[in-house]
Amino acid sequence: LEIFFSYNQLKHNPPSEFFADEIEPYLEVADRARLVLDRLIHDVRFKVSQPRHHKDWAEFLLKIHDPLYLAILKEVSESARQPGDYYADFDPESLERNSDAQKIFEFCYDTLTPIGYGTWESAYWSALSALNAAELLRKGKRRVVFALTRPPGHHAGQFFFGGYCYLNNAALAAEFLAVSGKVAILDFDFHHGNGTESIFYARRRVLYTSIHCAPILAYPFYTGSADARGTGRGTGYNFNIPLQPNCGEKHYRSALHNALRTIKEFSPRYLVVSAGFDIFADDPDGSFDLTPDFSEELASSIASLDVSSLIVLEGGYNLKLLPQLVYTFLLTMDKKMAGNSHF
Ligand code: SP5
Ligand code: ZN
Repeated sequence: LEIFFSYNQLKHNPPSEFFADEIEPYLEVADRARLVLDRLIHDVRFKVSQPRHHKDWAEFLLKIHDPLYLAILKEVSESARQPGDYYADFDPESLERNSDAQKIFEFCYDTLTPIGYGTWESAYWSALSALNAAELLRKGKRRVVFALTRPPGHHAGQFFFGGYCYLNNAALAAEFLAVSGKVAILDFDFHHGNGTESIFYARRRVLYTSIHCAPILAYPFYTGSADARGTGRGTGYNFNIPLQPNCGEKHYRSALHNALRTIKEFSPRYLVVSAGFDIFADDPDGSFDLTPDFSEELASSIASLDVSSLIVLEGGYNLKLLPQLVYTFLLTMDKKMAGNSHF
């Protein structure tokens, strides 16, 4: 199974985030990617590829994100010269050091998502990992590809960022794949993918389905309700399944089957999975009650769709559990897809 990942993705490493009146250590750490990679490369069934950059990719970002947003993100990020140097709107001192940095926060809707040393580079290479993986999938020689996307992406929209996300990796990949046929996105992160939803809300070629913790009770708090079904030509092509904060396997399974049934009816050429492993018990940023074993069932159910799939990483913050959850999920997907008829 091919994995796309660049070491440039490790550079971004803010010290802290601000939530409910407290400054806390940043959860979306570079070690997430390091530990996952470590778990995967010790198995000969995985092969790590470096994403390649070419100028078409840089332009491709503009299909999803506003040019001014991209330019300011790059500029402010690159104005930070050393590791540990981050700007955040909850940290007035950081903005005194560089008053120009303030302008990026007009695009930010929370206090979780600092900008600084390595932010642009890491976000850019994370997006390229997703795009290179999508390219390989579109060539048709693979049925499953994994993009080890860190920083994650599903909270980033055309004009906004937040929730540890800067560039929407899954949306970029879906946009790329949609050139060849209909694309379904299955977002199983604990948090609703407000960025991805907003990007495809008025479009019918890309179906967005999400299973997440009910928005009145969980971040991002303002999107994710079941009534949000899309708009204009996209009406009926957005499907949210909000769940209770302490949801266990029984309820999760029935939500999953609903989402998969909707995807099947849509009959996509490709599936993009926004894989957030913060749905498992003991995640510091989630509260569902799913055992680690459920990672296998989840993958197996998704693979039963028998649609060529790109897996992109979103959340998952328990560093002790994350590597094994990802490993089990990917191996199960790969085995099951190989067992399906075509190959
Ligand atoms: C991609 C993704 O999963 N983003 C999630 C961002 C939401 N984080 C909410 C932050 C909640 C505060 N942190 C809780 C830590 C408890 N010590
Ligand atoms: Zn999440």
